[in-house]
Amino acid sequence: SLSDCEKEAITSIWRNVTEHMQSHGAEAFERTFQCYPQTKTYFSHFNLSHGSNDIKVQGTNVFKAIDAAINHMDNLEGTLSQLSDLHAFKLRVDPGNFELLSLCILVVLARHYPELFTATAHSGFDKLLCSISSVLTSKYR
Ligand code: ZNH
Repeated sequence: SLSDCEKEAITSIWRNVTEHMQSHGAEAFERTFQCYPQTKTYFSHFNLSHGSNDIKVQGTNVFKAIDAAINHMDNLEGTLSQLSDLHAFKLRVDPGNFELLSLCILVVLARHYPELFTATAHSGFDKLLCSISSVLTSKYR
């Protein structure tokens, strides 16, 4: 689980991210689609061209969910319970894709906050995104 130092490093980066949820979220998805084109199959109904509104909305939604998770780090299951149902029963996203998106989110954070993205921040976000992913895929069967 997260150490106090990791929690602090996460919140000091996230304070800045909250002002850029749409652009950072869209960048994370654009990187995911470009690096791992197989992830595009879940978004066949989307306009996936650079800067599309669909990608901005999706990026914002995902970053808002991460924001909620960061504000309730001690109760991820409860906080993400509805989203967990959605991903498990309706979207049925293969769990491997969560790792790919998480990697791209780490790249976005490292790129925009190079000074704040210490090894402690890196390990903190890695653990956090891993926990979020495991909650979102916990109801699969
Ligand atoms: Zn997801 C959706 C979150 C991952 C796919 N998502 C979604 C939403 C949210 C989310 C919030 C919205 C919902 C509503 O509307 O209600 N996700 C999330 C998170 C994560 C994720 C937090 C991690 C971290 N997803 C993911 C992945 C994938 C996905 C990895 C694949 C690849 N999602 C998805 C889809 C959708 C979603 C497909 C739907 C879209 C539309 O709109 O249609």
